[in-house]
Amino acid sequence: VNDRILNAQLRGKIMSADEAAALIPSGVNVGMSGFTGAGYPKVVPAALAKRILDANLRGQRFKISVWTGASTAPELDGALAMVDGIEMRLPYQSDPTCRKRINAGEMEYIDIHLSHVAQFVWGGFLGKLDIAVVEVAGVTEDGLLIPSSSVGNNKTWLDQADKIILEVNAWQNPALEGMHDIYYGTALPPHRKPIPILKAADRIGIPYYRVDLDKVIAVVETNHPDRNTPFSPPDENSRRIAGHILEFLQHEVKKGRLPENLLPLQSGVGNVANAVMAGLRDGPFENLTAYTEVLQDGMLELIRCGKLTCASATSFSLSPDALTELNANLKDFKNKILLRPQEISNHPEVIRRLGVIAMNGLIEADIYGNVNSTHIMGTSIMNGIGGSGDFARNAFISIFMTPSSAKGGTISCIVPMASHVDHTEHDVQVIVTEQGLADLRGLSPKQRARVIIENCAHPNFKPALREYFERALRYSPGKHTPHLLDEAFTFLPNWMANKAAREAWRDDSLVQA
Ligand code: 0RQ
Repeated sequence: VNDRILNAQLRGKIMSADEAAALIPSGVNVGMSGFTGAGYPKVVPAALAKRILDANLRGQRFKISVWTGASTAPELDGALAMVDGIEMRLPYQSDPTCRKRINAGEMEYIDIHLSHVAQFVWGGFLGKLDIAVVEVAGVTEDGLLIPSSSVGNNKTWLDQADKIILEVNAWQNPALEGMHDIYYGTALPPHRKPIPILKAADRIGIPYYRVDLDKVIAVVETNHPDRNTPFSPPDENSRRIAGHILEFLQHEVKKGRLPENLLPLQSGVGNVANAVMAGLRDGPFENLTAYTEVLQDGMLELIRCGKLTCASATSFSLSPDALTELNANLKDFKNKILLRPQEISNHPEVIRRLGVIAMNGLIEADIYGNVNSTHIMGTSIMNGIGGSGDFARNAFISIFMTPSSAKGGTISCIVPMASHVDHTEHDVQVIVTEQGLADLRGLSPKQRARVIIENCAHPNFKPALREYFERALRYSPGKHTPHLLDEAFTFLPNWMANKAAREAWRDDSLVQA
């Protein structure tokens, strides 16, 4: 692997994962690379988990706090959560063991907007960052670091940490060099300057991370693939949701409210998001652009077929097949894709300026348009807000999408009052389910409720929602956002009383470990 580590000083610090993990003591804050299964350290976290397990067996408590870009992989979150080695986790996770521990009250979790993480650290709000563990694709002769398949918060970790452990992964494609745009112009107020991005593809930084070589305490060589999970092909519901969104976008173009090539697209990950991308591939729009957080299979396909001319993101989130395709043709994709730090990919200023069309998933939406993206039954975390808030509030059009019901049709995703709110009624402009689309722009709360119930709710739940709304109109003390507070959550106990729903809950262990 040594041709990946061209700097002599760093070559002198090469050691094994176990030796590197031995340099991480209990009680420290560790900033790790990694964003949706891409670019996370592959071996040091597992070696650390082993060390933690050994300490626990000797009756010693050993925990660290783990800060990342976003979700990682079983080798990081899974391995450390399994041995109960995480005191505090932020800012986004989707690991089943982490989730269980958080919901069982065994692990603290801070769910913050992804664009906020770096400035929280610069500002010292989260405490001192002791150690950074960052995967890179290589080191240049003069000690610049070649980023790997995600950028996330790495620039900040490298700048802020007292000590740095690097994993140099020979599996990462050497052609990644040059694809990144690392911006060093950020500052804390009152010294901030405009972020000079005027188009999605604008480059404003350099393709490398700078690092103080004296802070590097270990360099570990690896040769491990990113672990990303395959997407299931779009199901009927996803195809219908995608169809409604495409029809809406065409309508907006016809009305002259969107240009013919739309505006830069942001799309979350998952089945529905992928179906929308597949729909765009077969749809009428050309010369599309993307200013997004993760680049998923559907977007790669849009680039391949020439419909998407450029994509700015902070990470790849690809299935194994798409990853193989990307790596085989990286040279062709390279001039159309750039990866930025997440404080820039998700920057409110840039998202507002470019006029992004944001498309994200939800867990439940209420009849007034408040959206819950993160909590089950108002108390258990699913994943986290991720970048959805960064995009939703600042987008030109903010779309939220979901099947109208969950858990085999036993739970309505449209409810009287959301049991937790991530995106308020003020940030949600369009809600789409397989039933239809509710365009909430320009509507008052009562008007929104009618449109959401009629267009989006599942027919099995529509009568109950209508009835709730009509009675709320009559008996609510305030008639602006009518609610019956003693009844607003009775949908939940009803689901819980429903045997099928109860069993579905128990199965997925979201309620309690
Ligand atoms: O669980 O598969 O066990 O049945 O939640 O739901 O419908 O498969 O949708 O994968 O798009 O996830 C909001 C969680 C949606 C995701 C959320 C259950 C459902 C299923 C997943 P099962 P679906 P998705 C940029 C944008 C926040 C971060 C974000 C998310 C599981 O989109 O994490 O947007 N968003 N980032 O059954 C009980 C309900 C439910 C429910 C769904 N009402 N009650 N369970 N489920 N609705 C990307 C990044 O930030 C990285």
